[in-house]
Amino acid sequence: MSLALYGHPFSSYTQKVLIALYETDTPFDFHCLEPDQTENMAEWLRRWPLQRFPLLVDDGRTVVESSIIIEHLQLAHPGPVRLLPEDPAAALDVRFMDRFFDYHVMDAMQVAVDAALNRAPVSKDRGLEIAAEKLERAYGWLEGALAGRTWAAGEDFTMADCAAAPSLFYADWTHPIPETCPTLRAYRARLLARPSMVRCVDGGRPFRHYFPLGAPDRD
Ligand SMILES: N[C@@H](CCC(=O)N[C@@H](CS)C(=O)NCC(=O)O)C(=O)O
Repeated sequence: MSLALYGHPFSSYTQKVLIALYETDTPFDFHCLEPDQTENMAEWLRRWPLQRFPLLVDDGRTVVESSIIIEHLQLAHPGPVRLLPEDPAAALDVRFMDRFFDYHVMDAMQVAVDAALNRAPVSKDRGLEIAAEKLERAYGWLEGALAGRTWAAGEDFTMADCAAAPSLFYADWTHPIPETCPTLRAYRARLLARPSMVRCVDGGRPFRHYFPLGAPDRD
């Protein structure tokens, strides 16, 4: 088996896949997409001209989209730890929560990041305002949905938690989870204490100056 992951240690979607690889103890080579790593950059762009990462190469085959990569790992390299339950209805719940974190947390946070990077047709302040509105709605819904659960979809750590960890990590930097959401705050703290996420946070630490809104002095 030869697995190569192209991505960046500070990238939320790269971290989502890294968490899955660490949780399942799957060996892989990491190819960092820093601009000065020209070979890695060229190979990534050759394989995926849409210019998004992470990208997995499995024995020569290109796999993209973080959720698809995690699903692929489960199918092609199953191990004792499952990130998608065997039961189809339970797996659907996991996929729904995974979509929720990507669309309603990661995308919401990205509005502010894109505005700060001048990649959106709104000012930095307006970007932050829009992100805050969207995140407030997402936080409020999650506060109810997570009640009584240890992890996003129940008692087992799944693909949904792989998505939740980096999205809530950066979303809270963008618009802090309010004290009126104690369940969500506790869930984020649980995610940040998980060894797979600790490795990701530490891996991204040297790149915190990349965060265009200014990384807070915590976490
Ligand atoms: N839906 C994609 C999103 C991937 C994505 O947006 N990745 C970011 C890094 S976290 C990226 O490629 N950014 C490059 C850019 O925006 O130019 C996935 O789940 O993999």
